[in-house]
Amino acid sequence: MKKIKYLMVLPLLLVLTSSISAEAEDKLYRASIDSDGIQRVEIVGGEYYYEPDHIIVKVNVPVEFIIRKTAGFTPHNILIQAPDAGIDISLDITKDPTPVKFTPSKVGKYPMYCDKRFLFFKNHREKGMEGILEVVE
Ligand SMILES: [Cu+2]
Repeated sequence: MKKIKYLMVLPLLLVLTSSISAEAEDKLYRASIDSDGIQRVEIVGGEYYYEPDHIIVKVNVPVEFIIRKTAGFTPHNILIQAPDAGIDISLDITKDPTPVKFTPSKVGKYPMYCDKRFLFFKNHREKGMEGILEVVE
């Protein structure tokens, strides 16, 4: 009977460990405040990822994202929609680095993602092109 219980727990353990290792693969970036008082973060979007994909910024301090995409013809965008927190980004990204300014006003974790898709295929978010903007004290 004990052995059966163990067998039931095993798949759960496997799921837990695989989600922990996925977490460890986050490309974390903690923004620092430049001498002009702005937190600048360079972001690159490609197939199908953002680099970095976990960005930590301070609340109530202006942020400037400088966003570009990798070479290639696949269109990408970036969406972070949390207007209550002063964040409302919706931008088609190009190879030219484009600045996006905002000041996050509320601590929290906000999803960022690309919702482009080709015909009826999965959208890029479903293919892994997503990340987290984390606003901290
Ligand atoms: Cu995309």
